[in-house]
Amino acid sequence: MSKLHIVANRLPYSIKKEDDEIELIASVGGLATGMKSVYEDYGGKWIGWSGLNSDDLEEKESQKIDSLLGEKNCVTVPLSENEILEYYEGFSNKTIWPLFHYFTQYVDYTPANWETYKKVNQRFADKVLEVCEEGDTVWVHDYQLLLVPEMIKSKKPGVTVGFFLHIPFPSYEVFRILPWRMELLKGMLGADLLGFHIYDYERHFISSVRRLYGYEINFNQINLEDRVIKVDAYPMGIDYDKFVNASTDIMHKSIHERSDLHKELEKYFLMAPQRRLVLSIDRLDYSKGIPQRLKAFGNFLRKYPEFRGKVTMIMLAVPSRGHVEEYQKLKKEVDELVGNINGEFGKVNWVPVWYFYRSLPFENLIELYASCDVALITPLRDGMNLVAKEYVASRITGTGAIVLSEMAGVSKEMGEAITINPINEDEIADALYKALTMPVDEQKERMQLLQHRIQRYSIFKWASEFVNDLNKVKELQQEFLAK
Ligand code: GDG
Repeated sequence: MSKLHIVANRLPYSIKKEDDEIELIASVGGLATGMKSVYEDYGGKWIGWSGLNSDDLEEKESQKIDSLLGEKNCVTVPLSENEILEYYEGFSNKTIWPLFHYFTQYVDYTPANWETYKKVNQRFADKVLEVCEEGDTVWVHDYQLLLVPEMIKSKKPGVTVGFFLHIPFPSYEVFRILPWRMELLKGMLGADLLGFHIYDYERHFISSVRRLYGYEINFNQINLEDRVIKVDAYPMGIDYDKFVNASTDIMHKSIHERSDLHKELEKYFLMAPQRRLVLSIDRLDYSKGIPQRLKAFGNFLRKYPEFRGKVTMIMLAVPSRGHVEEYQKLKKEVDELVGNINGEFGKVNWVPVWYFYRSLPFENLIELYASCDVALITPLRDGMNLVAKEYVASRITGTGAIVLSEMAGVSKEMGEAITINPINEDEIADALYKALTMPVDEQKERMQLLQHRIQRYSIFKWASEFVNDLNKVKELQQEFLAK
């Protein structure tokens, strides 16, 4: 039977290394959850990086890690310190990430980073070629590995290759800025099926292919001389039931069983019954529009003074890419803005912004989703944004409202949210007012529609639909070859 293998920058396990003890910790992230259902069913391997610097590992340790991961059907791609710097922090996170999120002013064009990106992509492809046979299927993920599809296809044309991009694909006018635009597109075009979160990214990609390569394109099919490539939109979903169940469990916990955070949240509401909580959760990333959101919240408190003392914003900013200069600057800016708002509006018994700069355990995340009246999700650009879907799934009472950026891929599926332009701080302030004063019946009506939609297109549906389409493309290729 032909197999299906997954290739992603990271493996679905992280490694805990203490003295001589090495432990694997399974990732609970969305991708790991969705892919688990796919690659295990198809008896394939997951090829990726362990997250460790190979320069720091003794040979015996590397062997032990490889063998533990091997037992989980994972194949490690080792990365040295310099490769982490140039391939991962460099070309992936300082070149592609800002460019694809329209932050052209942050793009770094260091040629050495590009050289290492190519070298590391080749190493990933070589590992894939070692484990897969002609007739197998390979599903490659995300912007760190844009060259891998072609590197596989050129060596083993009988392997069916799928590629999914988790971030936006920018418009041609932005993509063309990149000196290595031709090579990146060529790399992606090694795939037989290319998936994007939404139709806009698909359209941008097709437009770049048409303008830079001049290939013939019929709707979502790119016709090459020897094969065809399909391009389509697959909006990634979540493990909906996991959030419903976790939220239900939390609701049923007795006072003694509740976490400290949960008790604090309840205390906050007890202090004054009309109090409200607004939730903000992201990785601390400039694409997420965190400073703009804070300024908009300050604006809201200025414009609607009746809410002072009654609304608190809980802001969870998860540390991310701290070695990259732009992220360090962002951290400073956010710290200052939180301080300014709390300084300007805070009272002895009321803090306007509760700020957590850390990652919280899953249980706390659910408590936040379940307790907050409004989710304020205002990225400047976001491929999808799963937080919005997780909030919807966790609202088992059926209440709650979402203020959502029109720049997030998820906004295409959430017509019932209050959509805003994330640069427009005044519009966000008014949207927040609307969300906080929305009648309960209207909240429930909107939430019910959202819940049905998000439940239907879960992470499992997303993964199986992509794999089904990959299988269809495989048949199409065979017909094409037989002609
Ligand atoms: C990329 C694209 C696209 C957050 N804080 C904590 C925590 N989280 C979890 C959330 C959610 C995930 O992290 C964040 O997912 P997003 O989709 O919002 O954002 P990115 O990390 O930027 O992901 C994005 C995604 O890929 C999938 O394709 O949607 O557009 O940028 O699942 O729950 N989890 C825990 N503690 C936290 O403090 N446990």
